[in-house]
Order: sequence, then C-alpha cells, then structure tokens
Amino acid sequence: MTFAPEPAVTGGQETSQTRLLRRGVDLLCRADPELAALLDAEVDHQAATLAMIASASAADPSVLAAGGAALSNVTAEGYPGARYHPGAVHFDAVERLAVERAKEAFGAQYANVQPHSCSSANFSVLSALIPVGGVLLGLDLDAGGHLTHGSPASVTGRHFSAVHYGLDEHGHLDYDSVADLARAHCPAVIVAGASAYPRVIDFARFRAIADSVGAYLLADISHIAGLVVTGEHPSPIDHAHITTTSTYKQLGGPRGGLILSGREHRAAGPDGHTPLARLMQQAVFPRSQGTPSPAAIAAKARALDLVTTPEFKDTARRIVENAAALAAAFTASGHHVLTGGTDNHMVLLGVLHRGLTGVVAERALEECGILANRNRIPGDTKPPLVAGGLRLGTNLLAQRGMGPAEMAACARLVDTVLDATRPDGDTAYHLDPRVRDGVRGEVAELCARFPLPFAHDEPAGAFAGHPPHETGARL
Ligand code: DSN
Repeated sequence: MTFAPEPAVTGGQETSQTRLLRRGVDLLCRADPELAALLDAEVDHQAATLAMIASASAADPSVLAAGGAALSNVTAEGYPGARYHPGAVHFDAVERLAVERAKEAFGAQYANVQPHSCSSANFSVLSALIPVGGVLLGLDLDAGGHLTHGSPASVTGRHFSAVHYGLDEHGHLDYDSVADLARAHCPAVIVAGASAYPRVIDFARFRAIADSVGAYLLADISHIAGLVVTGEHPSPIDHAHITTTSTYKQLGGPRGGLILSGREHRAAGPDGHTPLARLMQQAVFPRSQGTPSPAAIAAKARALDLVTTPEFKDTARRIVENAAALAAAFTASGHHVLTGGTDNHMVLLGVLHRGLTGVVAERALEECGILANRNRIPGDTKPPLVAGGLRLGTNLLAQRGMGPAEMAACARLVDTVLDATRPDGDTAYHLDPRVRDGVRGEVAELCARFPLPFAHDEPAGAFAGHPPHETGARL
C-alpha cells in the first residue's frame, strides 16, 4: 500500500506503535489483498481528485496513525479516573490530553471528546435540555440546516416538537423571524448552526433572542470549526450555552464529535441546579452512548494539537480567501451564487436556471474528477436526492496549497463541465466526451501540481498546508 508509514523513530529506535502499524499494513496487504487494494485505491483517488466537498478535509497521516492505535483494544466505559473497567491508565491520559487540547483550541472551559459524531453529540445535548415533546427551534433543512436540528427525518424531529426558522429575501438568516418564532413557541433550545449557509452567523444575536425567552442556545459549528478556532469566524463558545462540532469536516480530525462550553459551563440545567458541564457528561455516557472509542479520541487529541499551529491558521485564512475568489469567479461567469458570495468556506450555486439539477451537476463533475455535492436550496422544487443546488467548499483546495489565483481555474473547470452537460430528465444527462477528457486532464495536472499534504514526506502538521509561494513546496 502506498500509505505504509516510513520508519518513525523515537530516540533512534522504532516505536512500538510504529512497529504495530507497519506490521498491520504488511499483514493487511498479504492476508487481505482485496481489501488492501480498495484502501490503496482510495488513497490514489483522493490524491487525483479535485475535491470541493464543503464538509470534508484531509487528516494528517499522524491523525490517521493515532486512529489506528492499539488503544482501540481498550474497553473502558465512563470518564478518566471514573471508569467501569480496569486497564485504562493510558486511555485516561489520552482522553485528558484530548479534553485539554479541545479546551485550549476553542477557548472553552468544558469539553467532552467522547461523541462518536456531531449527530450523536447534538442528540445527547438536546435530550439533556429538552423534555420529550418539548420545543426545539432550528434552521430549516431546506434553508441550510442540519437533519439533527429537528428535521422530521431525524429522531430530533420525532422526540421533540421542532419549529424552524429560515432566511430573508437575500438568503441571509432571518433573525427577526427567529425572535418572532421564539416568542410564539417558547422553545427550550434554539439551535444556531448550518450545513449549507455561506454567511457569518451572529451568535451574540442568537443568544439575545434565547435570553429573551429563557431558552438554551446550542451552537453547532461543525462546518466552520476550523474558522472558529483560528478567528476567521466569530466564536460562539461564550455566547452559546453549549457548542457542538464534528471533528472531521474542517478540523482535519477523525470521524467524531465534541461538546464544548465556555462561560456557561456552570449554568444550571433544566432541573434548576445541575451544572451544564455535569449534565453533558451524563448526557453522553450513560444516557446516549456506551463505550467511547479510545483510538478515535487519540486521533482527536492529535488533530486538536495541529489546529493550534500557525500552518493551520494560514490554511484557514486561505480557505476563506479562496471561497470568496471562487464565488466571484462563478458570479463573473453568470452562475447563480446564493447570497451573492460567501464569508466562510462554502459556495452555494443554484443550477436549475441552467436547465440542470443538483444531482446531474454532481454526477457530471464527478465524471471529470471534480467532487461537489447536490444540495437543496431555498424554494427548491426538487426532492432531496435530486436537489436544485450544488454546494462547493474550499477546505481541501486550501490544504493542497492553492490560493485565490487557482480559484479562477477551479471555477472555469466546473463551468466548462456544467456548460457541456445536456440533461435528460432530472437525473440522466449527456456530457461531451471531448470536454470530459479535456477536463480530466486539467484536473490531473492541477492535482499533481498541488498535491494533498499526505502525498508528501513532510513534517507533522503539514496537513495544514503550506502556501506554495511561501515555502516553494508546491510550485
Ligand atoms: N452533515 C453532512 C454535510 O454537511 O455534508 C455530512 O457530514
């Protein structure tokens, strides 16, 4: 496999963990070549694909290695120092390290690193703060919200009585409507956060609305966590009672979630006395999860160390600059850019006016080696699996070392494909093979010129990407 680690040494000797990983990769290749080949193909696929998936980032090889640690063999319910199994001495230290790093990275005073995902983190938090049948106010899925913010398709929309706010005529969050709905429905929790929203979220304003009706404020920053850590987006930590995030979307971490709290970590829960921090501990274990995933927590600890590096900060700045440049290039070529631009990592395009659907655009682009996903947009007339929009993000482009100068090329490639795509109904289409081959060639050339960090033998932290003009590494 091309992902086999180089011999890592500590004090001149190969470490136990390195020997284990090396042996594991070796055994996998010999004992299960079918699976090994699939995993190998994925490495090559990621290297050669221009991924603009807004909810993805590339994990540093050291994060992946931590996620494959023998620590995974430890079964230990509970929390450090209060486990229900013996043998957790190293896991305790790893979890404490992850908690401290999470608190430091986000300026939080409380962190729970056990959630297996942000969806499970959200469910844990909401279950602790809202009685069954109680009211939850969150952004509508079609306006850019998330399933776990009370969608009828999610358990959060079944256990709780969900009310949804939306966007104003410019496509921005309609804070007046949030305030009106809060007054009308008296929610126990207001959720501020989105899966498809390209503008700054005013967490202070959300908190003022929550206070006006005595609601808790939950900020779900899964999509913008890397920007929050680096100051590229205002932090909700001291505005919200609780903040949740996934660890893989923009933090370069493993699959997983975090629950965080700032100055409100000692505020009373719904019973009037249990501090929120204690409530959150119980909410994750034992109320909604069993054993934690120790190696995933180790990988979170590794990623949370990397997000405080200057390289990560630089990448976050470029993510935002790139998204602005990408949106401007799409606007210049006549695309319908929702909200007219972006403040974060995300660009949303409406494609129906070009005679396309989201899924046709997604599939035609994928055929050419470009990844961006279909997304429903406000006023969408198409079902979720078809959708009328396309969501693009610049996390991985910035990690590749691309800057605003390369965004014109990325937008041109997308534009070329969409222009040459002739739809045949909502899901079928014809793409001119000459255009497809030409774009494939350009994508291959761009990916080779701006490789993902894991394609290099670079020092730890290289995940965060280096601007080529500063290091010369990718020119
Ligand atoms: N929440 C989904 C997304 O935004 O793409 C997956 O993490």
